[in-house]
Amino acid sequence: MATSVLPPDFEWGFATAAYQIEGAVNEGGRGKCIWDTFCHLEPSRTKNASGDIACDHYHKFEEDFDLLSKYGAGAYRFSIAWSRIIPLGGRNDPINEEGVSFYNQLIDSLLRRGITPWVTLYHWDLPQALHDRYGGWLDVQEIQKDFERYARVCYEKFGDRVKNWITINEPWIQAVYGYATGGNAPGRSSTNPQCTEGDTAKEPWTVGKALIMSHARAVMAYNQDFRKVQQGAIGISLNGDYYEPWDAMNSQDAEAAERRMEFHIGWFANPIFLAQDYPSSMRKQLGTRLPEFTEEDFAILAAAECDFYGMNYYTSQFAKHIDGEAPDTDVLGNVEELQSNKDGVSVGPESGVHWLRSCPAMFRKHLTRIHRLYKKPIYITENGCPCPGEDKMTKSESIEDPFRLQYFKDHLDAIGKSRQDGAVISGYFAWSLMDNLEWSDGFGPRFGVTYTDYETLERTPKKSALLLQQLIAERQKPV
Ligand code: LGS
Repeated sequence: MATSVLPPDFEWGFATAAYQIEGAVNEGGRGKCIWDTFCHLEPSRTKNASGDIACDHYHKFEEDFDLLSKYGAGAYRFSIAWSRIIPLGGRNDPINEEGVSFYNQLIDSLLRRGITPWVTLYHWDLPQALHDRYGGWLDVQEIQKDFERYARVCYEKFGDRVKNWITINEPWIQAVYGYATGGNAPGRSSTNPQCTEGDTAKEPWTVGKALIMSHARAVMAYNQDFRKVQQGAIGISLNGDYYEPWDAMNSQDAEAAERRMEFHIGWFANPIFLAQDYPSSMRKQLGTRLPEFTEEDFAILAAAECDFYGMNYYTSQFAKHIDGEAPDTDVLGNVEELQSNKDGVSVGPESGVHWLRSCPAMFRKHLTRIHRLYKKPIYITENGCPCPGEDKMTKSESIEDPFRLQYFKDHLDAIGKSRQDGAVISGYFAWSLMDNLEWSDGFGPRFGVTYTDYETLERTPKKSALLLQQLIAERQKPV
């Protein structure tokens, strides 16, 4: 029987996140989030940029959804700003109906266009009030109760129409960039000279547990009280990044590559998808700095079975073993990361940001590994890149984006091959619908399939936006 590399019901579309596009930070009763504070405290840390206006999506969402229709998208992934729904964040704090009504409008507008909403509950914008009240993600017990209540409010208000939920986006980045390197909000670190607060040896691991348990509480609530009536699906989006040994013949490097992925992915995926403890390599290196799961925690993890594995994938690297004991501030598993291997072979061509090289062959291996370990249907919830030099281009140069188009093609081919290897991959979201605030990198890197003019806020489709539909359709034809 002739088969296609992608199934006919393959879900595909574009992704965004609230703080990166919405703007209107002081409108509609929204409370402050940790990124508002981070961007304004020391503006040079975000290249003098902030989400105050961003793409002004708050006022322009109809126009943005016209683009989605024009691009033929079947689905759209966006995040809800917690502090628009509950400005002070906590379980006893009031709900802001204006915020609820804003997201109702988004959801209804998508559905009118036949576009399926995929909603992320948390994309790094913690209500500032919770950070001030008890340290936010640093208080494992308090935050999970507040996150559960916020999730419940979202299911109650939107779950009649939203059938696809992502609890948390990339907990690794929240824990490590927020509390180890200090490069993201709330900017805590004891190794970064720009930070005056933080304990890199401990905080990322505490925050990691808080994120895992908050996710689990939100899924358990869905499973127990909403699933039957709402009949939706729920999962989490974890960081991608695959590692191969720097020296393929060296068993220590092979172990380093595996360990690096355990510190990056297994840290979250083992408790979340297997209801198991952290990988043993983490316990070995971190000892008592890595918090334990109690019996009660394991019961919650077991009751929090999710439906899919959300994978954000951008790039891969080589891992080189480091001799000797890791310093207390190490978060990578005592591994050196390199973009070329021992023989000088690069992981792939460089995009518009130094850390991102296109390496679809390693993506294929990554998909196959994740399928083998966690056995859930995989949705690629982010994948994309800026083109080389795009940050310096004019609009007319930027909208010709052959590098991005090739990147999409190659990564869709890798998905097809990994499906043939046996992995179940059910959807793909390109990052991002439009150029937007790239967090601490400001407005420099342009990941969008739509060019955003930050002066006029005019949007202009890039070529890859218009061709993605075709790329998917070609792979859905029986061969
Ligand atoms: O815009 C973000 C994209 C772009 O690149 C999105 O909000 C995130 O969910 C996601 O993290 N995104 C992303 N990730 C790659 C992070 C790798 C950083 C490596 C830096 C090495 C120096």
